[in-house]
Amino acid sequence: MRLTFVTSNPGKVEEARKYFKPLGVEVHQLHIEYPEIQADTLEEVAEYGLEWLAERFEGPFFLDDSGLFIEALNGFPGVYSAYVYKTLGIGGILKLLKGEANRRAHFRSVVAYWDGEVHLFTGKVEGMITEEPRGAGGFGFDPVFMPDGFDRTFAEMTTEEKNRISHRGRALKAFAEWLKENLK
Ligand code: ITT
Repeated sequence: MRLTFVTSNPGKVEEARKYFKPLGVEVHQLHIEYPEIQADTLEEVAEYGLEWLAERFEGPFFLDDSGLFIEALNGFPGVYSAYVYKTLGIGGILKLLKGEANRRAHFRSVVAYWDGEVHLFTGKVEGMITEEPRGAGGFGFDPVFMPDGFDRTFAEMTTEEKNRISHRGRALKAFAEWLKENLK
């Protein structure tokens, strides 16, 4: 089986490929930038993007909308994570948290699949924002995110390790289970 992943982010593609390979599913990247609306939830952003794409491209395909939610910043950057990563970057986030004792944060991912209808799959991982960036793997905010139960950041893990516990890995697991049930 072959799945089309609509994304501009090669890090996401790498994770999806590694996740699906042992299941015998090939992941093909369709690099299209779709509009990301300002909304309160990742689900709304994902669903709007999926419907926008469905009007223009032949399905099935899926996309992933993710965000980093920092407790001390009332959930910021959340749905604005892509914009904040491009503008403030990791350094800007660390600056906002300077002197802050509460470093709790979580990542959420919404995987949205279009096969004529919208199907949403979600995943979440709790953790904390480190004082300094660590590690060279992964992408985005990975060097400053340390999942609960580990003393390494996502950027210090292999893709397989990250996939086992990450927001995206969990959303992809729910997606894979759904595919198994529904594509018999
Ligand atoms: P798309 O084309 O798939 O939309 P994107 O990078 O713009 O790619 P998002 O809209 O989902 O992706 O933005 C989420 C931002 O949060 C993105 O810029 C990343 O820097 C960051 N992010 C998402 N998932 C992450 C992960 O697993 N680890 C670290 N940072 C992540």
